[in-house]
Amino acid sequence: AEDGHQLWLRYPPATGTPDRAVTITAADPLGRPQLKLAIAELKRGLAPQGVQGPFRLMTPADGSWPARYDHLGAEGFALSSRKVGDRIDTQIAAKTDLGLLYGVFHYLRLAHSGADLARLDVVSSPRIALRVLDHWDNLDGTVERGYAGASIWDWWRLPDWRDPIYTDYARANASVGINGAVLNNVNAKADSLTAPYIAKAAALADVFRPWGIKVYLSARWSAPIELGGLKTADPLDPAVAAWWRAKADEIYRAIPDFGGFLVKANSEGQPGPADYHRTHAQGANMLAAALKPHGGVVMWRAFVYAHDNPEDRAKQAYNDFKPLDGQFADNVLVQVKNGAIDFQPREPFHPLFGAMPRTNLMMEFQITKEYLGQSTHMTYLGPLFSEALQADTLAQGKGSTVARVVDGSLDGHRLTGIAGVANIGANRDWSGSIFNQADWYAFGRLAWNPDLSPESIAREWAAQTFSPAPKVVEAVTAIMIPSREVAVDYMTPLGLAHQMSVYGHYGPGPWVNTLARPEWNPVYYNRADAQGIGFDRTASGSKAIAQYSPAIAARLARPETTDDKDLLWFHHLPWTYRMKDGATLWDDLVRHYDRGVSGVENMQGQWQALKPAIDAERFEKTSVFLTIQRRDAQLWRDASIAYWQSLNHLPLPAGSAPPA
Ligand code: GCW
Repeated sequence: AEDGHQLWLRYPPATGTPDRAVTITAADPLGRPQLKLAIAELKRGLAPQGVQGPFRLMTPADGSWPARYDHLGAEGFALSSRKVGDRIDTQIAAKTDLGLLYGVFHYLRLAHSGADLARLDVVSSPRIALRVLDHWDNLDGTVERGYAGASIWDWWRLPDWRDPIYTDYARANASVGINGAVLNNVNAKADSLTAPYIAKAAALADVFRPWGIKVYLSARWSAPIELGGLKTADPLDPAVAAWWRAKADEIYRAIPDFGGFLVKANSEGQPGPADYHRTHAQGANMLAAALKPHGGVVMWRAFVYAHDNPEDRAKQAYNDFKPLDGQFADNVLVQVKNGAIDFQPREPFHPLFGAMPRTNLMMEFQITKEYLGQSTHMTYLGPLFSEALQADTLAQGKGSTVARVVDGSLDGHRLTGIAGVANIGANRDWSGSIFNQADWYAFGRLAWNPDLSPESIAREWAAQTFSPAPKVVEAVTAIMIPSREVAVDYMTPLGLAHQMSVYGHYGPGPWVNTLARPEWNPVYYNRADAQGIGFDRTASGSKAIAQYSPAIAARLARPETTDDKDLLWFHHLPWTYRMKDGATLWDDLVRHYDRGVSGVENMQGQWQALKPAIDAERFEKTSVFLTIQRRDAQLWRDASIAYWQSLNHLPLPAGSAPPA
């Protein structure tokens, strides 16, 4: 079938040579389920390639292990090949069978994106230990901020019925190195910790295990009250700690390799240790102690801001967490969103990165595009993820990138992690659109190696998803790469943020000021009036810039030394402010909106040119979605400009397109 359900693992139809021509040798595949999967996958993916020759899979147990591979970690692999006459000898070596499976997937990635298979020499190990998808899936089958249909977890028929989609899911994740899944929403219901749901989670864990994927659960802080009948959830109360210990023991009896808990506490109305005047560290450590004997971890989210705190929302997580540096147990990771507000089309990197050297800090990205056009807009997230990872915190001088905080190398941490809020649902195409699949793919690849370029990831995804023909790959990549910047232009240019309609975060709403909590209203962020626009976070405003290292703060103190892309995030400026090129801020802002609209028009034209190369179903779906995106981009532009004009009464700059 030409539909999207096969994701990037399409393995086009066989072209002739039967897979019999390949001899796969590996010692003792019996009793090694991961090795069996690796061999099956290799056969499945090789047949269409018509590759011939011996193929050797080896681990140290198989003898003749080369010492030069001793440094490979538990998940790494070495892939090599050479030409012997007209035959190709290929070898994948790994310390474990999981490493072999990852090596096989990498080989197939190369094979299906047009690489020269006769001269391979790849040694690769993941830079980050925990590479996790966070599902915001509710137990009733809905998905918070999900745009790809219902949850794929069929809680009703679990644990008995293990739908084959669970295997497809695990295989797709393994193919890009994802090794963990948090099954339920961080806005958690205590029910997920009851015996029936533990049994359901255990069934999923059984399906995932051979693919190297561990199961985690979001834990509701008040579960000891709701399920245990206790009067309190105070982390320092011995009965509370005992309840969690017993709960952890119960889970590990069902799921011996259970990963641990993800917790959203004291955030957006969720209960937490602060309800008992305890710190996040006290809360996290109590849970960590319950998991510790079993080898589990706590992923404790830093996404906190309080309704009764008048402080700039962008500052609150840092204010709460920075003083706790060094107080978290060694099996706790503090999970920090890439930016300080909330998964905006663009945010400066979160100031906690680099500020908590004695804490395991993990990254949280949002793969589901809550604020980036959801399922219909094409806004490839590779560049967004990469921009955040490559941002330099300057915490220990130049080169102290967020990636090096997250991979542990900057501060010497072993327990490292990265999470992506999944964009997966029961839709035929898994992710709500064909191109949203690329965001899932890119997350996995960057979790394995945060220094990969988003261009190269787009290229390998396009080759596997559509065709390895260079023309197709180049054309698809050319549409994807600028697409995120195009969305920034028509939605929130020049550092604006959170201008989405408050009802669903899809369309524009810069004028909205009706929600009870001020920090949920777009006007809170744009601060626009007759004179100017932007959020002053310098010394004359909220002083948020002081949360960055001094060299960065010095740069952000003045608009002239602030990147245009972050300008209105940090500064409130008059509409007549002169930009670096001499244009006024107003004229420049309008030009960005215009550029956003024409950017989508370009994407439409480029996609139409691909028609002969793409199957009808995927071509048509993407065409229609681009039409929707074009219409929405215009709406974003017109509505935003009209609102700003209602305040500043300025004319459109010469050449700006009037509303269609
Ligand atoms: O992005 C916002 C969303 C909420 C979400 C919250 C969070 C799960 O609008 O839907 O809740 O952040 O990350 O906790």
